[in-house]
Amino acid sequence: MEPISRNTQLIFALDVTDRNQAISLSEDVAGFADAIKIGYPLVLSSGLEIIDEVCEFAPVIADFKVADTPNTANLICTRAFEAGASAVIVHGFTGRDSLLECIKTGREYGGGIFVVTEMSHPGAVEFMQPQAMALAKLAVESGASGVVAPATRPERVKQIRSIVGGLEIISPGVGVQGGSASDAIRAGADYVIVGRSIYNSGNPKLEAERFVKEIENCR
Ligand code: OMP
Repeated sequence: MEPISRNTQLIFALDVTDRNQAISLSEDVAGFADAIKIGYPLVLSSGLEIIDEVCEFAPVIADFKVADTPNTANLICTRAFEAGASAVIVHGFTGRDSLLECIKTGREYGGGIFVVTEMSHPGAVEFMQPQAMALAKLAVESGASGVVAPATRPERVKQIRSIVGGLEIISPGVGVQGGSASDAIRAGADYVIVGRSIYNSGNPKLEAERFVKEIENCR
């Protein structure tokens, strides 16, 4: 598994459900994205092997938003790392024991664990927002590699940065969800996650390049 290294600061969310389209999009954005994030839509339609296939183009983050008991969380993370993922996204609200188990599994495979703090969609203010800082603190205390924080609310990215210190922040919600890549980076995100604005555009390669330039210009 290839480690994720900070270069373009763009993570491409590959949420399509057709294997051939996924491969062709990965080919298009390879070179512009530091990682490609794959979640349930693609894995459930193309099988877990798609992780290994996409690894040829960029390190893969398995977005399984793991939220289970420690044993089941471990089983899920193990499958993701064995399939070739460089990191797995997990929830922290299930508690310290489940999160620690994911992080232990990550260490065994030399992979990273990103913990969701506050999600980017409007409904996240209902239950997640009140717990976001506690979840960020738990991520630090548990030894996670980073957290997920909302580009749709750059002020929250800034607050979460003040809690997580040197942990990495990956930030979704850019483009279709209304967030701006440069605002998220300026607020303290290490990477922005972009899906539909790239893969639904007429020219995914050009759009990925445009995001990379936008990020470069705000450094
Ligand atoms: P677009 O909205 O198409 O750019 O895709 C965003 C991607 O980030 C999707 O894969 C979402 O599932 C994911 N995501 C969020 O949009 N918001 C979050 O709070 C967390 C995630 C995530 O964990 O990646």
